[in-house]
Parts: sequence; C-alpha cells; structure tokens
Amino acid sequence: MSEIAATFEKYAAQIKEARELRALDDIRVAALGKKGEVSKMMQGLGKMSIDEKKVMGPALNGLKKDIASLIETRKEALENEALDAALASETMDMSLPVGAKAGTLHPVSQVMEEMAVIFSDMGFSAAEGPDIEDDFHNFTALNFPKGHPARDMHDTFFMTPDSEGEQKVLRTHTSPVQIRTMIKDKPPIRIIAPGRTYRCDSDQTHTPMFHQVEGLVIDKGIHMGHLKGVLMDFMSAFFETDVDVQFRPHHFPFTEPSAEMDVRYERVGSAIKIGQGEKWMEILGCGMVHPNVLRACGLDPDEYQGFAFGMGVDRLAMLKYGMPDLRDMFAADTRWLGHYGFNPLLQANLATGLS
Ligand code: 2U9
Repeated sequence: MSEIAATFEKYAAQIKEARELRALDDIRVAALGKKGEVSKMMQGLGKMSIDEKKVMGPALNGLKKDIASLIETRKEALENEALDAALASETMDMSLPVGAKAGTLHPVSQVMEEMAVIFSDMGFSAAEGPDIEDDFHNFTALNFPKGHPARDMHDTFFMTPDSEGEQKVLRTHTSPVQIRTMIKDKPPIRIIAPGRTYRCDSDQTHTPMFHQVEGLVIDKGIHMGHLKGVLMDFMSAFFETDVDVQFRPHHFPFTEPSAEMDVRYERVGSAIKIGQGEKWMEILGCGMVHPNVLRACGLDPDEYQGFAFGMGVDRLAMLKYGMPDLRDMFAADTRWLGHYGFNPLLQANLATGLS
C-alpha cells in the first residue's frame, strides 16, 4: 500500500472510532494541523523532482480533502448524537400546572381591564402616550399658563434639562394623551387614556407613581347631560350594582364648568359598601373641556364641544376589592398578590361578569 493510502486508512480508522468532538479535533490537528502529518508530507514536495511533484501534489491534496471530509461527516454525526441525548434527558413541561397557584393579575391591571371593557361597550377606544412628556402637552395646552400656581400643585418630577435647555417632566396626569389625540385626529373623538402618572407625593393615601383612567369625548353639541349619563352608567357597571351619584362644582384649569362626582356609601363593619347609605365619597373629577384647551389643539370651540373626566385607578381598586392600604399595592409582596391577585386566564367581560 502506498504511503498516502496507508495514511488515509490510519486516520479513517481513528475518525470512525472517535466518540467525542474533542477527540475528533485532536485527530484533525494531528493530520491536518500546521505541524500535522499530512502538512509535513506536503512540505516534502519541495525536495521532489517536477515529475514526482506532478503526481504527488494532487495525491496529497486529495488525501487532505478526503480526511477533512471524513472529519466533517463524523463531526455532524457526533453533534446529532449529542443533541439526541440532550433531547432525551432534558425535558421541559410547557403546560400550566393544574391546581397549583400560578402567577396572578395585579388588582390594578384587573381594574384597568374592567374599566376598558365598560368604556369600550359605550364606544370608547383606548389611547396611549409617553410617560415622559414635554411642558406643552402636560401643562401649556391644558390651560396651565407658565408660572401659574396650579403647576406647583401638581408636585411635578422634572427631568434634567437637555442640551437645548428643554426640561421634560414625568407626566402628572394622562391628559397629554388626549391633547395628542385631539391634535392628531378629527372629531368625533371618544377615548379613554389609561396609564401611569407621577407626582412627588408619598404618604398613607399617595404613592409617587399611581394609575389614572381619563376620558374625553369631543363632538358637535356635547353638553353636561352627556357627561352625567356616561359617568353614572360607568359607576353602576363598575361596582356591579345601582350607584347613586351627586355632582359638586369644582375647579380645574382644563375644564369649565368643572365638577367632582361623589358616590353614596356606607360602612358595614370594617367594609365599605358603595351605592347606598347616608354618606358621600368623592370618586372622580370631570367637566366640559375648556375653550382654551380646544383652541390649543386647533379646534374651534364654537363648532366643537367636549367633556372630560379623570379618576384614580388604585383607589377604585381598593374600594371595589377591599384592600386596606394603598402602599401594599406596589410592594411586590407575593403573598399579597396571591391573596388579592386575579386569575390571568379569566378576562373581564360584560357577558359573564367583570370579576
Ligand atoms: C383634556 C381636557 C380635560 C381630565 C380631568 C379630572 C377632571 C380629575 C383627577 C381624578 C383623581 C386626577 O387621579 S386623580 O388625582 N382628575 O379630577 N381630570 S377632568 O380633563 C381633561 C383631560 C384632557 C384634553
């Protein structure tokens, strides 16, 4: 047998026997590496006559290719074997555990869903916007003039000014979402704006981050009667019982006239029952969109009118589901979530009940 054929047979046998990728690579280095046997044989070409070179050159190249190809084929086989072994030994249960307590939906998410379901049934769609807002959308367009004391009452978180000196804010309400919608879309507009809002305030009844759902309706001939009807229907649907409400005059820069809405309630032991009783509890703010706000968004107040409202989701969740302390809501305590959380697979809907 020629030297070339003997070399091929030797490595072919080794390659066939190799059980691991690492052993296979050792064989590759021994045969084809820079200092490997085939490389050394090729270096010998330099000392050969031209006629010998003509025969041995292609033969050695062929040997190199054949060994490389055997190594490649064996490598693929070893990799497939390793994958099959891993697939057989490593299992992953993709199904949800039956009966075992899985993750729960946070009450704030549940209440946001419930509110979206009720308003969507009334023809509202949900709109979203950025948490970091500019001064125009958070204040100026909402009829808070520069230097007006109402800006201070919002306990605003200010961002560091950018290179052009512009100072953005963490939105203090979701109202900038309605501003963006009014600038972008033509009336009629019927939207809710659910989302996170931020004010530098922290005590038993305030957290620096809280959730709001605001609403906006813009069309021709909109009046307070529409506002009252929508909000009364919303309250009864949300608390899943008849709810008696009253409106008290109030002031907001972005609405005129403005009002706060109260719901009738009573205490039964430590629980609060909404809907009946002798006491009134403030539940939301609302009003007719201020003409200055309509103008700031390019709408003519003589042609279009609208109403708006805003409510705190966290407090509504506490009232509906009896959570006693606002601060527990964002403590990320899994025992609290296990107790107050909702089944994520049961979606709120009006047909089978909200909760
Ligand atoms: C536009 C025009 C008017 C939204 C409104 C309120 C009244 C209100 C508070 C409720 C509890 C905030 O979370 S809270 O502290 N909000 O009382 N919000 S009217 O009025 C708007 C919004 C957007 C363009």
